[in-house]
Amino acid sequence: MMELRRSSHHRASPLSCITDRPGSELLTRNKMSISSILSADAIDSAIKDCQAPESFCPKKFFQLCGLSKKSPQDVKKVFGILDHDASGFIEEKELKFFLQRFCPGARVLSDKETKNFLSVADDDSDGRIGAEEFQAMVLS
Ligand SMILES: [Ca+2]
Ligand SMILES: [Ca+2]
Repeated sequence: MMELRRSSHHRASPLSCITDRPGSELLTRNKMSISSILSADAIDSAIKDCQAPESFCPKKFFQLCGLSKKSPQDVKKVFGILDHDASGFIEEKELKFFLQRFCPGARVLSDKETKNFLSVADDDSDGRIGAEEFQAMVLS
């Protein structure tokens, strides 16, 4: 009768594999989605416009999707969605998946497009886009 169960050490919840993932907290916190700010039609036409490889133009995209007409608060919300790891900046790795934040089926940006995007927005040349830089680019 040595069947001593070490129940006190059995604390691992069945959900630990999910909650361990960095960013899962972010997903619950960021319930806001881009489609609640911009119309589906506008997103659609913006994505369609840059479907061809190397045709992405940030300014045109923000105009077509309607973001350039939104309030600074809405633009900030979109920034928060694009800053997927909540670092306070949109880094190159996040920029690459920029279109997919608007539409999961969209393509990724090429390195060239990502670099161009960055050079348009990155006023202080630190290699990433801050909230103010984003706002300035979108609303300019
Ligand atoms: Ca980030
Ligand atoms: Ca910057």
